[in-house]
Amino acid sequence: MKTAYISLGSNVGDREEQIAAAMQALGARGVRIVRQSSIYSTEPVDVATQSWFLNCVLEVETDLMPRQLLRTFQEIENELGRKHTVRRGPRVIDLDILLYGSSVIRTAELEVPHPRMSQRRFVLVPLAEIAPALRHPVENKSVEELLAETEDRSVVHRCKSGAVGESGR
Ligand code: PH2
Ligand code: MG
Ligand code: MG
Repeated sequence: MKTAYISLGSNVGDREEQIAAAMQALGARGVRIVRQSSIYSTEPVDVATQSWFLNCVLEVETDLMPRQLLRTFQEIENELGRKHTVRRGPRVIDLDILLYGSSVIRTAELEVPHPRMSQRRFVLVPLAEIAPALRHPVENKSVEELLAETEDRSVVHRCKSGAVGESGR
């Protein structure tokens, strides 16, 4: 069993429902959810002219190897109706591996730790909620330190349970 941290995001359709459906699908495929952050309403980064996201982070345990985990994520994304159109643009659901144990993987198809996680408050804020002392195996800093040092200034609001408005706009 390995511990991994994964990021979920959605900015099209019923975002909360799709995140819930993705979590169910993970459980059904041998990815056990150990901890789950709150859901956050987040300002879009990279492609700024798209709707706000809901994002959260999960700590999971799994026997799947990183590439199998990636395949599983792609299956779930397809099942939930994701269409690959604009790179880093709008999506029904996006599942990304942030960290997989302390593994460092740099291949064309998969990069772990996620190459942009330290520049994304929508990842670091929920990750700091569930694992502040977790260390990044390449940067050798804790999540808390990465969050304190990131240059990203995008807005990330914790949603009250169930209430998923976009009060930051
Ligand atoms: N995902 C992206 C690009 N931009 N912005 C936010 N707020 N949340 C995301 O999940 C996100 C994004 C590409 O994966
Ligand atoms: Mg992503
Ligand atoms: Mg992705």
